[in-house]
Amino acid sequence: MKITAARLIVCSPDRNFVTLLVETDEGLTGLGDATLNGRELAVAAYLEEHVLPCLIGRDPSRIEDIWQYLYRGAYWRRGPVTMTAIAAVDMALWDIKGKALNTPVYNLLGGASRQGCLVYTHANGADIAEAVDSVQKHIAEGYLAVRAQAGVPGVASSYGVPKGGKAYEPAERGLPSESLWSTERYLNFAPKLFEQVRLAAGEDIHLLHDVHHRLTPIEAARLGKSLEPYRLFWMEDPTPAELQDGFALIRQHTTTPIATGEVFNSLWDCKELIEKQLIDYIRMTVVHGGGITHARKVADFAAIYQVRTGYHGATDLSPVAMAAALHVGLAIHNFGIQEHMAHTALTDEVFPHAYSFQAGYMHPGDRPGLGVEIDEALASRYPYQRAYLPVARKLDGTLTDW
Ligand code: CS2
Ligand code: MG
Repeated sequence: MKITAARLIVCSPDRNFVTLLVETDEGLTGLGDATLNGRELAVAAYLEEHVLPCLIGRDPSRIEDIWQYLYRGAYWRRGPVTMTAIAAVDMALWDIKGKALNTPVYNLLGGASRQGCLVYTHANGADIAEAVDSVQKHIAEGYLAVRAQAGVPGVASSYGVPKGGKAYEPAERGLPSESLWSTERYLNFAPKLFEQVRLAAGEDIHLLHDVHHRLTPIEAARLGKSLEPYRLFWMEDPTPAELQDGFALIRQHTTTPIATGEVFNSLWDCKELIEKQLIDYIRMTVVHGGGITHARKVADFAAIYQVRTGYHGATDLSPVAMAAALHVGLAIHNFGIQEHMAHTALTDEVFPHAYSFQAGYMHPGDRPGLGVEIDEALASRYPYQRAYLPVARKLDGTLTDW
């Protein structure tokens, strides 16, 4: 089999997505997600100008060789743009391989290790009462794990809280908006939120919380300690992770489990975190971390240290990436949990897919390959629109981590 064409479909059905379509001389096609929120066209140009011309004529079954060709062969390694581009190609090749062998991708990764992937969804509210209602609503929908975020009193536009009753979607069309942040107010507020949420959710529901990289290690240690009575499944991104050693300080003080890695793009971003057992869940996902091929290697490395996966699954990951994450999650032994922030009905219509949710778990479905298609005619009605994630400032105007 030979690759005969490879092209991008850039569309915005409620939000931007960059999708790679690889075609072969045997009529089989593969899809890959190449969406990097707020920097979409950088990946599109990297693929279009530098990667896709090198794919034509190659044998799509040689996934590992093509991965190494794009990683080592570029000389310039790692980084979100490069690794998202490689991921898109890698996903499309696994999709083709599954179709060629008439089997779902999870079967190529060793077969199912479980009946379904436990998922968590997002609950949020402008205040504690609204957040508690939202948690209860998601439990009623069948979720067994829920992430809770609420507006912090005295902090306008807190992370994770939607504006004007809409579903939470951080990327906004136009130029970046600015939000405010106060660590002091947040640290005083978070235990009050989880006291109420745990009370309402009962003992058995898994509760999660995203700190979104906003604390120093010692502040994160205080947060983890103050949340211990509410038995979180994890606190996510407690501190920016460039300084991997910083997590040792958090670990000395708290037993609240830690998840990090949604902004990572290779094993080298989390090698120490995993080796030194400084985290419990690795969130680097298939689309930003070099595809299924690299995700599998990272998961196997993490397994040695009893670190489990908890892949990023926000709406900026397209249904193609969601499917890829579910295939990996179903197959590996050290799967932990998968984030599921449901796409809009329009996004789902543009990307018809085989994966499904039932009673707290998701399954990638049994269609050959990844089990996702794209309706190109519908996608073409929603052209790309520039959008950005917000930036954050402290109350005195200092720029901080959003
Ligand atoms: C988040 C995301 O889902 C998460 O855990 O941290 O909302 C994140 O902010 C976006 O995916 C950024 O693109
Ligand atoms: Mg997060």
